Amino acid sequence: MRDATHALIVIDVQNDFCPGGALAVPGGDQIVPGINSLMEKFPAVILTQDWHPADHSSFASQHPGAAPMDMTEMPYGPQVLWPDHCVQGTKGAAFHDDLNTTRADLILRKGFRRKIDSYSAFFENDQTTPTGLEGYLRTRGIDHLTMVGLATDFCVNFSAVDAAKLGFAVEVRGDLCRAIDLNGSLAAARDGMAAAGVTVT
Ligand code: VGL
Ligand code: ZN
Repeated sequence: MRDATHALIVIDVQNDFCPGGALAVPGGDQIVPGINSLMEKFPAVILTQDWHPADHSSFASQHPGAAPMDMTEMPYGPQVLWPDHCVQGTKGAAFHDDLNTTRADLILRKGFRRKIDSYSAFFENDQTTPTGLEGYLRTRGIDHLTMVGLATDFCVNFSAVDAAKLGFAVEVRGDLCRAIDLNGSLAAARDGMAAAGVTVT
């Protein structure tokens, strides 16, 4: 067991990101048993859950003429347009059936504001609206984070880089993540995490 300054952050292990889901990440379900085992080594376990309203602005369906994986400009910058996914209250937004959710101390939902996407568990995509996770961790005295989950190049990447910028020591377990890999996004994410001081193992 790690000491009380360590937390495991499990990012978005939800049905829509697993094979058969609306935004399936190849092999997304393969990481579930390893994540469940790793939970036993951490005194704190936090799960994040992508949780969008049905008319979320990151959905291509909300932009006439757009197709999933197109890019658009939002007031806060460039944004990938996704297939409809992780709609609040749907089976797709639920955690993978085999994920040990019982062990979670906190389930943090993100992406619930229609006009802003939120890849990171710390800040929405405007990079200023906080989710509150930083305060939760700091008030528990946690300053070491291990991150696993989906997808390596989006929500894991943004969460890990933000955490490192906030001063947390961050390790990403690459073997317990899977990537979307859109136009070189995985290589860019690996470079960005390394540059931010994240340890990717
Ligand atoms: C994610 C795209 C859109 C993720 C969430 O969990 O990586 N990616 N929403
Ligand atoms: Zn999303």
